[in-house]
Order: sequence, then C-alpha cells, then structure tokens
Amino acid sequence: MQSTPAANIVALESLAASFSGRLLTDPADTAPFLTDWMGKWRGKALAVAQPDTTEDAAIIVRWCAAHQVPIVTQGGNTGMVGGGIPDADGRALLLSTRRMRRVRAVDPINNTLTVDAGVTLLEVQQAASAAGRLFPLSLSAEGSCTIGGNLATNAGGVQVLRYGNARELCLGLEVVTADGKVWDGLRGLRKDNTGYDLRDLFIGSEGTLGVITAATLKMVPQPAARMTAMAAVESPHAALRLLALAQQRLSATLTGFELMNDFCMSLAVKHFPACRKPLDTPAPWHVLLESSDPTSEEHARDSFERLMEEAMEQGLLLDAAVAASMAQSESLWHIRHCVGEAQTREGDSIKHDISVPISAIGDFIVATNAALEQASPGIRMVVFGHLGDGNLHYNVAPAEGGSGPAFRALQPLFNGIVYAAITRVNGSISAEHGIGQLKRDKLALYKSPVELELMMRLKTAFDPDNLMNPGRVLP
Ligand code: FAD
Ligand code: 2HG
Ligand code: ZN
Repeated sequence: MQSTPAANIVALESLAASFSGRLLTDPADTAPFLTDWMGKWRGKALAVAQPDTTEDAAIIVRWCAAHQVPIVTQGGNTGMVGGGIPDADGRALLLSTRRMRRVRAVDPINNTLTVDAGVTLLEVQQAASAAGRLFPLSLSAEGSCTIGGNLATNAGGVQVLRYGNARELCLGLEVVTADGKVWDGLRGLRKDNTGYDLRDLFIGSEGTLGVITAATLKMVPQPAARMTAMAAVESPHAALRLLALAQQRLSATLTGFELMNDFCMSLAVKHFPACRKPLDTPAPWHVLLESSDPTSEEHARDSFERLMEEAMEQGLLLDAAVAASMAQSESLWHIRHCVGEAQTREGDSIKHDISVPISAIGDFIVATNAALEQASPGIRMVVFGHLGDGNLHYNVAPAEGGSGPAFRALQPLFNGIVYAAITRVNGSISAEHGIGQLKRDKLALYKSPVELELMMRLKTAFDPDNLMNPGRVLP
C-alpha cells in the first residue's frame, strides 16, 4: 500500500483556503463518499472536495495535477461497479459533483436543456416536464444518481428500446480535462461533423478521461397517454414472442419491456411492503410492458388492449393485469424498481450485467441456468432486466441464509460460466453498468488486443499522468 506523501497533506491547506467548508477531511464527513450503497467497496481519500461551479472543479483538478494526486469523481454514488470509490491507499482526492446543481438553460424550441453535472436524473426529468417536454432516461436510482454519473457510465434504464442510452440523449458536454482546462462543448446541435467526437469519448469513460461538469441534453415530446401491464408468461421464449408481437402492433409507441423471474417478484414483495403481487396466477416469469402514445388516451388503451387480447389468443400469456390508472401503473413499476435493492436486503448477489442478442436470450437462460445450478446446487437465480434491449441482470444469489465469504468465493466460478456463455453468442460482459473496478481485469480477457491498445492510447493522450480515476476501466 502506498502512503500519502506528507507534502500533499500540507499542500491541501492551500486548497482548503479556497474551499472553506467544501473540503471535507473529517472521517465522519467523508465516510458516506467512501463506500458504495451495496457495501461492496471501501476506500480512503486525502479529502472530499465539493465544487459549486466548473471553475471550482478546474481549480481542484489543477491542484491535483500540480501535486500528482489521483482524482476520483463521484456523482450520486449509485454505481454498481465500484468506479466512484477510491482505492484504500488514501492517495486520491474525491471530487463530488453533488453541489453542482444548476439547471442552466431550457430551450423548448430546440428541445434541449443544459444542466450542471450534479443535477439528479429526477431533477432533469422535472425540468423537462416543467417545459412541457420529456427527458426519457429513467432508472430505479433516478432520485439519487446524477446526470454526470449517467453520462460517465452511459446509463441505460427502462426506456432504452425507444429512446436509447444516455449517449443518445446527450448533444453536448462541458468537461474539465486532466490538466485542468475547461472544454466547452455545450452545443445543442443534432448535426456536427467536425472531426473526432470528443463528447462520445467522454461518455462512458467512467471518470478516467476527465470530469464532466455540465451537459446539453435532448428533450422529446411528452406522450399523451401511457399504458402499462404486468403479464405472466411461461418462459423467456414466450416473453420474446410477446416482444415481437408488441413491436409489430405498437411499433415506436412500445417504450418499456422488462422481464423478471418469479424469484425477483418474491424478493420485491418480501422486502418492500408496498409491493403486492399483481396477479393470483402462479407464473415462473413476468413481463412489465409499457406503451407511450402520442395521440390520445383512447387510442393508447385501444391498441394496447388489442395487443393483450391477441397475445392471449396466441397462448403467449398465462395471465395479465393492465393498469387502469396512473396509480396502478406506478404500483406495477414500483415492483420492478424494488428488485435491485431487494437483492441487497436479501443478502449476497453475484451480479452479471450482460448483453445478449435478443434472439439468443431464451436459449441462453435455459442453458446457463442449468450450468450454474450444476456447478453450485441450491443457488437462486435473480434474472431480470431490460429484455427489449437484450440486457439481462443475470445475478446469482445463495440458498436462503447462505450469504457469506464461502458463497462470495464462488464468484470466479460463476463469472467463468456466464462469460463463456456470453462469448459463445458474441455478447458483452457489461451492458449498462460499466467496468469500474469490478470488471477491469475481465476487460483484458474479453476485448481484442487491437481494441485494448487503442483504448490505452486514448487514455494516455487524455491523461498522460494517469491521475483521472486510475485503475478503473483499464489496468
Ligand atoms: P456514481 O456512482 O457517483 O459514479 C459512477 C461512475 O461515473 C464512476 O466511475 C465515477 O467516477 C463516474 N462519474 C460520476 N460523475 C462523473 C462526472 N461528473 N464526470 C466524470 N465521471 C463521473 N444503471 C443503468 O445503466 N441502468 C439501470 O437501470 C440502473 N438501475 C439502477 C438501479 C439502482 C437501484 C441503482 C442503485 C443503480 C442503478 N444503475 C443503473 C447504476 C447506474 O450506473 C447509476 O445509477 C448511475 O448512472 C450512476 O450515476 P451516479 O451519479 O450515481 O454515479
Ligand atoms: C436495474 O435495472 C439495475 O434495476 C440494477 O440496473 C441491476 O441489481 C442489478 O443487478
Ligand atoms: Zn438495469
């Protein structure tokens, strides 16, 4: 373990002078920033700096560059791969964007809004809504995660099949570079072919290339009506047939198509009293599907109910509950949004956030479930996620009461089985959560040497001293 050079601790006083009350060093104040919400990673930091503005952030980065102090940027600290938690050696400075909370501009004609990086996703959605528009990125952590974190991880969520990932919803960025310069790329343009796309390099770079301080985001029209249903299905194969039918009948109005196995439903109901099973019919799998219709409530209900009837006639559904009101729709979504945290309340969960060609998902689940159960009898599979995007959260939980080091020691075994199956279908080991520290060493195994070499060269070009979130994403 490397120690923090005493000179850096002394020099910190110069930074403290300009960041009075916003440079935290007391362990009681820094503790919440130094562990993740699942309690999987614990780090230490020289200090936690809380800039209010881009210029503040640039001062901090310049100070880090001058003193060769690594810098870990953190937004809402809701990430799943340990990317925002510093190492345990205490050398890094943690830059929290949580005080950077200004909505800078809203332009309903250009359908854009520009916000500071620390604005939460929910606040971005609310700012768009106040302008009569929709910002369609949506995920269970939206009340806490920040737009900077969403862009740094290229977050996905529950409406990707219609509106795309965070990347597709971002037109411009403002970034503090590793040497402390400010790049103002806050352009609200749909077309801009002027050389290499720096914006797209910073998106998904998980704090390893620069600090995102603001973003110009796309807004879209608000739908006139939404229809939501929870459908009980026999198998992932049946869910895929339902997806194909829904896409055919609803085309672009299909905005959500989420799958969960029965164990996920039971976990949500067990750990969150507000979650109630919406259907009495026992079923091994459920699909939560939603349409967002631009025309009218009547049109939305009519086409949605026709779809559900047709699916029933074709034998794709065991049962279904169609929400009759916004409140019912919210309670169906509440079940889905509780699954992530319900796993943590239940105990250990070895997570795989995987991307698979949609057509391969049914066979993938059957074969890989069998391989995992053979390797470790009694495990409980937590299978859920964004089926419409080919993205599964394919997590493994121990038998009831089996959490602990012995179960966690099985991680390499489970990872090996799942990632080998992914490779066979040309899938990806990270669909939406990123690489962080969890999958850093796996990246070298699953990317081609050419891809890795280009990524390393980019990292060196952007951050020659390797100070921006070192040891995350790339070794
Ligand atoms: P943090 O956790 O603070 O940071 C994440 C990474 O981004 C770190 O590497 C950090 O260094 C970097 N970073 C943060 N801010 C900046 C910045 N301003 N500039 C540069 N780098 C930065 N993700 C999905 O994609 N889809 C989901 O459906 C989804 N559901 C979730 C549900 C729950 C209950 C939870 C807890 C998480 C979920 N996530 C999901 C994980 C997801 O990655 C985050 O919620 C979100 O995108 C991270 O934002 P954050 O502000 O919390 O970032
Ligand atoms: C979700 O879709 C998140 O709810 C969490 O991406 C996934 O807990 C997980 O594995
Ligand atoms: Zn997800």
